[in-house]
Amino acid sequence: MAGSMHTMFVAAEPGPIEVDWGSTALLIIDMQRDFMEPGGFGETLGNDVSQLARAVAPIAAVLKAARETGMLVVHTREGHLPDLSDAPPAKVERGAPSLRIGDPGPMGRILIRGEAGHDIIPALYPVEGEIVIDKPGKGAFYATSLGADLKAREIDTLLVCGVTTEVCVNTTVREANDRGYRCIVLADGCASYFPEFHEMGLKMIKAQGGIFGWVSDSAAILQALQNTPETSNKLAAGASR
Ligand code: C5J
Repeated sequence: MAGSMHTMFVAAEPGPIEVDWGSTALLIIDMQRDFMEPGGFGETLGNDVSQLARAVAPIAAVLKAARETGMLVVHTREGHLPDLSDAPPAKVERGAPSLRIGDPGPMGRILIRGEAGHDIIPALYPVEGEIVIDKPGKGAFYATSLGADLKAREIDTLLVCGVTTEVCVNTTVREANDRGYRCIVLADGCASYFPEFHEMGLKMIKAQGGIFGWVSDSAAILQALQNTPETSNKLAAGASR
């Protein structure tokens, strides 16, 4: 496979990984206003939502390159049906948040599909042709069409980014790993309300020879795309537009 038009080694930990861009998708986890902005689900749980902003620019850079090269892009959104029929009471009733899932908040009902807070932030908004997966859980494979969507497109490698590192990113990577996908997590394209959980969440993925996957970053992905003959032409064409 080495040296073909579509493949390139990506610098990563615990070691470089050879990627065939034709069977790779960019998976962006839960970059929703409910997690990123004041007044949403994340803040009702007592979190400092400004901690997540650092992931936006690296994701935007990789998303732009993915669009220019024609890579499959998948966005996920955590949230529930308006009647809460897909929200386990154990999730809704947990803890002592300032507002519970389904309560009215400044961006609409907290973590409810169709509300303003549930939507993806404008900087990373999906465009036509990209897949948007609505998920009731932390993992993107649980109770969704993601597995079937990836299988139909013969995807075997996922570039994973989004929020939060130790919750929905980690859960999804573990689900994907068990299903046979190779996950490359973008360290600077993920964030947590707790910087120490971000660090440990990444360490857990790449430890033990990459027990759940690989950890790389946006610069390494962009460089590998640039160095792949097939994709570099498309990137150059995108840059000159
Ligand atoms: C959380 C998520 N943190 N998207 N969800 O509840 O990580």
